[in-house]
Amino acid sequence: MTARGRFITLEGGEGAGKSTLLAGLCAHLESRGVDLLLTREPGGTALGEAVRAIVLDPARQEICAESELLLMFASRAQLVRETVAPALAAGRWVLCDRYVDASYAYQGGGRGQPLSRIAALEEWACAGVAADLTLLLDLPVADGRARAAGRGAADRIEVEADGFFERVRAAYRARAAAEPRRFRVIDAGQPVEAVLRDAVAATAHLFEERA
Ligand code: Z5A
Repeated sequence: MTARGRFITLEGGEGAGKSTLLAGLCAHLESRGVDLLLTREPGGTALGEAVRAIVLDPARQEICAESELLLMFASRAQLVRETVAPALAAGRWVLCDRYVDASYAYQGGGRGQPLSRIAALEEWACAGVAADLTLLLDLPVADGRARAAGRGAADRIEVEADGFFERVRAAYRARAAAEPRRFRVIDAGQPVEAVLRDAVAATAHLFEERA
C-alpha cells in the first residue's frame, strides 16, 4: 500500500513572503526526492480559480462577509476532492499556499464571522484533510503592507484598513499558539535566505516520520 503523502500549508499576512518562500521550499523538497504538488487557495482547480477571480475582484463590492466565507469554502471543497486528497493518497506531498487557517484568520478574525461556523464548514468541506505542517510567516502589519505597496492594484481584500490586518495577524498567532505541534511560526522579517532556512528546518521531521 502506498504511504500517504505529506500536506504542508503556508500562511501569513499580506506581503509576508509566501510567494518568495515557495520557490526555494519547492526546490528543497524536490532535491530530497519528494514528488511535490504545488497549489493555492482560493484557486488550484478550474472552479477554484473562477471563485478566486470573483472573490478578489475589487469591483465586487456587493460581496457580503457570509458570501465571502462560503466562496472560500466552495473553492476549498473542490480543491480537497479534486486535487489534495487524491495526491496525498497517491503518496505525493502537497504544498498549498493558504488553506483553512486563512478562513479562520481573514473571515473569522478580520470579518468577525463566528469561529464555530467556520469550524462546521471545515468539518464538512475539508472531509478530514488536514495539514501535517503549517508554516506561518509572521510579520508586523505595517512591514507587510510596505512590501506589498510596490505591486499593482490592490485586490478586494487588500484594500482593507490596518485594523483588519491586525485582527488577521492576531487570529493566525492565536491558532499557532493553540496548535504548536502543527504550526511553525517563522519570523518573516528576516532576510529571504533565513526565512527559507527556518522553513527547511521545520520540514525535517516530516522526512523522519516517512522513513
Ligand atoms: N483569503 C481569505 O480571505 N480567506 C481564505 O480562506 C483564503 C484566502 C484561502 C489571496 O491570497 C487573498 O485571499 C488574501 C487572503 C485571502 N488576501 N489578502 N490580503 P494570496 O496568498 O494569493 O495573496 P496575498 O496574501 O495577497 O499574498 P501576497 O501579498 O502576494 O504576499 P506574499 O506572497 O506573502 O509575499 P511575496 O509576494 O512573496 O513578497 C512580497 C514582497 O516582499 C515582494 O516584493 C518580495 O520580494 C518581498 N519579500 C519577500 N520576502 C522578503 C524578505 N524576507 N525580506 C524582504 N523582502 C521580502
